[in-house]
Amino acid sequence: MAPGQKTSLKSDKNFLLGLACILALIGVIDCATWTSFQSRPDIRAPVLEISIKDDSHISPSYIFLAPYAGDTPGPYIYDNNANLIWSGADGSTTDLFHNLHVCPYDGSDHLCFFQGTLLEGYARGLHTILDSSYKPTTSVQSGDGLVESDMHEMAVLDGKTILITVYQPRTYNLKSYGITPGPGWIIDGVFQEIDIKNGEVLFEWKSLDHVPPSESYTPLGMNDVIGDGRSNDTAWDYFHINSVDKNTDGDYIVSSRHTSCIYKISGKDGSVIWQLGGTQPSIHLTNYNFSSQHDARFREENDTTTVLSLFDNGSNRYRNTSLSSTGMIVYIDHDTNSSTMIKEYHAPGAGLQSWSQGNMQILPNKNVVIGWGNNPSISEHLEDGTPVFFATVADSISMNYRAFKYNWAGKPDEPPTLRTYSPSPNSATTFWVSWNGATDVDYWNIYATASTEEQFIHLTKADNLGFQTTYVSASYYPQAFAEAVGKDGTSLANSSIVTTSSIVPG
Ligand SMILES: *[C@@H]1O[C@H](CO)[C@@H](O)[C@H](O)[C@H]1NC(C)=O
Ligand SMILES: *[C@@H]1O[C@H](CO)[C@@H](O)[C@H](O)[C@H]1NC(C)=O
Ligand SMILES: *[C@@H]1O[C@H](CO)[C@@H](O)[C@H](O)[C@H]1NC(C)=O
Ligand SMILES: *[C@@H]1O[C@H](CO)[C@@H](O)[C@H](O)[C@H]1NC(C)=O
Ligand SMILES: *[C@@H]1O[C@H](CO)[C@@H](O)[C@H](O)[C@H]1NC(C)=O
Ligand SMILES: *[C@@H]1O[C@H](CO)[C@@H](O)[C@H](O)[C@H]1NC(C)=O
Ligand SMILES: CC(=O)N[C@H]1CO[C@H](CO)[C@@H](O)[C@@H]1O
Repeated sequence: MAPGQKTSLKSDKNFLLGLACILALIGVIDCATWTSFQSRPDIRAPVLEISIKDDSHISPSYIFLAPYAGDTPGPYIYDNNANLIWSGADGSTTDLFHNLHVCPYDGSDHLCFFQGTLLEGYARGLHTILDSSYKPTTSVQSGDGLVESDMHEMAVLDGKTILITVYQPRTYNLKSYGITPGPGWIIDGVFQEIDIKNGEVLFEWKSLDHVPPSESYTPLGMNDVIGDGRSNDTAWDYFHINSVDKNTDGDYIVSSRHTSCIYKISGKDGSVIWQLGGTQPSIHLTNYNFSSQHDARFREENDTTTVLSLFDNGSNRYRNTSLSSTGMIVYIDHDTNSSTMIKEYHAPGAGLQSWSQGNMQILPNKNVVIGWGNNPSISEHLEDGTPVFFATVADSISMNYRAFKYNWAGKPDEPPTLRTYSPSPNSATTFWVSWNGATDVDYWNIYATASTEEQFIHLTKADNLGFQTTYVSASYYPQAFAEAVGKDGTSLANSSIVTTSSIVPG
């Protein structure tokens, strides 16, 4: 199965959780699957439940997720304690977001993600790049007159060009598959390397020019997602391109879920140099299998050897090659045309079966991060496979295309937001402050006036605690503002001056 496919409608459990969230909205109880914040009533952050956390071994970086199909889709950054750092979902769009990650653009770290609409297992939309203040720097769209970009790949190379995928329907002779009279419709799996600054397509590869439909493991009409090949809208997704990477020689690797094959593609003429897995392998697999795989990446390469990582889904529910999904590192020996799996990363416990999506990232310290796809979980492992972190989006019907960890320094352009509440003058005042996306706040100074005629006084210094910091004063303060202060004592920003309300915000 492919992204966006759900096996059943919301379960009773999810219905009850949804009800809990409505009650939470009106302040009756806490919502189990998302958290709301008085200082940012527009943000509803999915709850991330941590089940394994070995502080001495996890990397001290942030978690990047874009869950969807649940109640609160959007791009989100969390810290290792599952505190929200940034929400890019402000309720202004019904678009879905995928593949939130840190990308090196124009000499500095940026945020990259796909935003668009989900179709049958693929998507149409736009690739967006934000700077560290969360302002859009630029966006990338497919070129050469093809349909809009798909969600499956967004890889910025050398800070200048980007690899993207396109699911292009086209007519094709499918008479031998029973589509008579024609035309038959099929989806060409396309990738493009694009110059980010001017949108020029520098390289384009189309699966149908090199891989015939006969290599597909997903027969025409197998289900609605695969398509029946009879119309533009139901074109046969025979290939399902789901990752693209480029090596230093200028060649590419493409992962195709529906041919269960990884192809090395010549950067000169697009020809297939070798194929790993699938129906026509040119390389023998000695000690492993994979199918319905995702996220094939070059790790090391020379004339005799290629080292790849991939996420092996192990199945698409119709064809199984493994009882659980794994991240893998495989070694290809080009002298013997054989390939050996040298490392494997399982979900902790009994393992996890992911029937779609998923990814594998290798961190600078060699720890491995796995995103478990339709299981909205992220794990971190030592190089030897030992799990040191495991967390799952509480809204269990959510899915998450890819999950990552990165270092990140967010310096939001927008100011911190403060809300203050007191039921009546002369009673206690509650202060809630947050700064969506800020990573450098050590503590908050809260300033307030005892009456509107008086000067602001420094009321307290409050440690920054998670996304929102709360302070309660026994006294009444009609006006206040908050100052975000960094570790070295630098004043980072002030909120605007707010007037205390007798209505609970949010
Ligand atoms: C097929 O669908 C795509 C995407 O909706 C559209 O851009 C294209 O014009 C359609 N082609 C034909 C021939 O209908
Ligand atoms: C590969 O998968 C096939 C079934 O598709 C199975 O028979 C075979 O034992 C597997 N090989 C390995 C090494 O797992
Ligand atoms: C090629 O790479 C492999 C794996 O990284 C390494 O073991 C081998 O020594 C390398 N060969 C050469 C000629 O550099
Ligand atoms: C694949 O495995 C799953 C879970 O183990 C099972 O439900 C399914 O029937 C299997 N499919 C096939 C084609 O064997
Ligand atoms: C390996 O594959 C290549 C290309 O498919 C072929 O030319 C070569 O003879 C093969 N080598 C061996 C040892 O099978
Ligand atoms: C925030 O307000 C405090 C107190 O008035 C002031 O000292 C500080 O310079 C302000 N910070 C910024 C970044 O403007
Ligand atoms: C794996 C897959 O496609 N989804 C499958 C992942 O693997 C397990 C084990 O084969 C299957 O049960 C899932 O359905």
